Amino acid sequence: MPSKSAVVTVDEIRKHASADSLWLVVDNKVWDMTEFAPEHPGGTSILLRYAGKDATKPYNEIHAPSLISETLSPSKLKGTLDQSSVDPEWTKPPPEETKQLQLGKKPPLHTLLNAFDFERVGSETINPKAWAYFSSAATDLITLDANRNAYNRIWFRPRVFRNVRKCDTRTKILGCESSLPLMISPAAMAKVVHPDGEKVLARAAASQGIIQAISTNASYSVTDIVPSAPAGHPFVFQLYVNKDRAKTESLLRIVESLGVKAIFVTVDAHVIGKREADERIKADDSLSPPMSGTKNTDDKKGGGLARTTGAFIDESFEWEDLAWLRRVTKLPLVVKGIQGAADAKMAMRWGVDGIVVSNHGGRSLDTTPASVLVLLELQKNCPEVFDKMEVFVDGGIRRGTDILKALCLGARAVGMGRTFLYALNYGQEGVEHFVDIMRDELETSMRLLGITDLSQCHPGLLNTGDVDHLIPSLEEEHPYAKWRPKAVL
Ligand code: 173
Repeated sequence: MPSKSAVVTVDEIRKHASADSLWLVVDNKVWDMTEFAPEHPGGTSILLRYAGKDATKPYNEIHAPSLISETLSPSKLKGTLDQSSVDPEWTKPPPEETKQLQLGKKPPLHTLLNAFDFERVGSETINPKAWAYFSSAATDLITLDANRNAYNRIWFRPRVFRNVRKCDTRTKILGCESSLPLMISPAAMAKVVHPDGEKVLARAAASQGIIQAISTNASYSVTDIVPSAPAGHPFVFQLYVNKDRAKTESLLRIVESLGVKAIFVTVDAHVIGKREADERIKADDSLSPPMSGTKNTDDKKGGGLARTTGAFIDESFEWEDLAWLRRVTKLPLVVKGIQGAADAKMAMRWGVDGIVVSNHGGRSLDTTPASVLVLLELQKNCPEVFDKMEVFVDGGIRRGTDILKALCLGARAVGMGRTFLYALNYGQEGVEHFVDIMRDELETSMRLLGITDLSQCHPGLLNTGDVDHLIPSLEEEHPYAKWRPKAVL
């Protein structure tokens, strides 16, 4: 064994290039860092990168020369580098850490602390076509960004000196218990992120006590997804109405027979938005859409997954068709995709059970308003809708503070879509970890705001002054509008 007076050869040093035995050379001294590595304030991975090598340059860029000998006990000094043993191969710096993580090489789950971390890892490790499909949004991404940014322009008005030892995040969504005011928004094709796709989301939702909205375009059939969770766990079903209405009717029979609790009929993506990042990448065979009855055509417009698979959606579906939908299902109906007060009032008049204020995550019509601003529009123009229907909101939510703001503006619960897909990249454990993060962020925010129960949320806990001037006052229909409802309600 080399001792501190020993001269240590490169061949010996090379043998200690792992976490089990980790030696580094700094200023010609050979140090055993094995025990110290887990405590290194800059992390273990940088030490591992230089394990068995000369780390003088990166060490000196950051640390004072004396630090190492002050920090490590003298017993960790293995000796002095034998200069005569140095070979060109050994002096080569370790390969540059590539910006792009290798596909499939994900950092440990516990190192991910927030929704943005899941997004970043997703961007580096999810199959590029799948990433393009999920992350993309319509044209110039104005609404995508606005959804997010609007939350940052709304401020809290915290109350202090309150007993916030206990905090309860539970709520009821359409009569179903939910441990959080957070739903998994419906998304197509989850299988392109994880082989078990929506089935994994279902298991995680059940173990976390939250509700998953299953998409008409899910990669697995609803008959496979629902039984993935323990019997009785509530689900809702997102419906795209088929041009062939008989197909929708039989689908609804199946959905009802599975005990699904509500139908979220989507009205903002009957025509698929122009999502250029998705169009630019051609789907390879491994990613041909998993939904039955669809085929992946790369036409001259590009390879956008939803556009090439969404041709079945009925663009002629209109308000009056809600009467048909009411006839063919007795389940509670929620209209998903409301983008203004006038349509929120229409939905209320049609007597639906709820609405989702949504612009499809910025994926449909670009430059539609940020969804949280639409909540504000509803508060200003038709606050009665919050009493008559359950109002949900999605788009741009990344933080517990965002959830809390949406709830203060009257939302019963929020939906998150993309981040759940990015969490699915880590399987069930990833999704559960992500829900834990959101729960923790929400609880912390509630307590710091001075509330302990979601029923204590109200608009007075917010200052919306930065955005109030953006909110329109609406008459029912603009006098110039040619469209009039066929049926007067
Ligand atoms: O947002 C979407 O991608 C979407 O809703 C959709 C629509 C049709 C087919 C697949 C996905």
